[in-house]
Amino acid sequence: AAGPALMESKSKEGDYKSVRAAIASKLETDDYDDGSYGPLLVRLAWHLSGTYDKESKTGGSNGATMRFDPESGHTANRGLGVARNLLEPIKMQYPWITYADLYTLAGAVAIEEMGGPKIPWRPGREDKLNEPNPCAEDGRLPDASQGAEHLRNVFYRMGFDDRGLVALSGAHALGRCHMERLGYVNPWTPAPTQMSNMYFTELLDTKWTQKKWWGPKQFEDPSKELMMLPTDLALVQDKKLKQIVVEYAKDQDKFFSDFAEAFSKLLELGVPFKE
Ligand code: CCH
Repeated sequence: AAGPALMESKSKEGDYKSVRAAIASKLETDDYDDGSYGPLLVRLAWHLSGTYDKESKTGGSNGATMRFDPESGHTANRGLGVARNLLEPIKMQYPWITYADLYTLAGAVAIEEMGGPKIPWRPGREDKLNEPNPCAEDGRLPDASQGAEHLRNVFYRMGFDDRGLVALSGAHALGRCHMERLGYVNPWTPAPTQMSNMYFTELLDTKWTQKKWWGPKQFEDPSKELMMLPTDLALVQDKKLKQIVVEYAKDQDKFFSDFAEAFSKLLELGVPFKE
């Protein structure tokens, strides 16, 4: 028979505080990258949500369609199986939470736990079944080899403006690129498990040169330890976007409040909340 400890661990439906604590307890690790799964969980929440198209009202976090083929196998989503597997025991422990709510909440909790702003988050996402296949077509997430026009096309399609585009891009303060996933290497900042405005200060203050190698076009700093993607440098090559980069580089509080608003909105795109 189940002992008292197991009985106690059964949570009440709607107890999101316990789910938050369970997510937070998974972040620190010796097994992944820079000692935290946080950046990977932020990327999971972003890729779950960033497929949204405001015209057709398709894509987005509702449905958690990334669990299914073909979306699970889309090139842009390489490596995110690790994040979904990490969260699976939490889904087992709290079966009343939907995958779509769990994956988005994990991104919000990760930002908060890594020293970022409080991310307004509410439940209400449903999980779709795989019949008929609910996934949006491949190619909706941004392509790192492109420039400002492509970024605007993608972020405007979701319903963001230039400020939302630049604010969200600041998440690249976190985490790193993995050669075995998309061919790129290295982190953007020297503190990849700490949310900060350092992505913007690095963009402006560092001399970025094209890396000479056989891999895809990327840029490196003089130490060769940090990197920028072509899409990252597009933010300082475009005059209007650069103004916003400068603003966030000077004012981390302003970045944090704009990021919290934009990330919260991202996680809610296309979600049919019952008022
Ligand atoms: Fe990103 N991102 N991202 N990104 N991203 C990658 C990793 C992270 C682009 C490309 C890449 C956002 C926007 C963009 C994170 C959050 C956000 C990687 C490396 C590429 C390539 C993947 C790998 O190798 O593991 C492009 C292009 C765009 C254009 O807009 C936005 C927006 C967000 C969140 C709000 C995070 C976090 C990571 C690190 C993941 C990790 O495992 O460390």
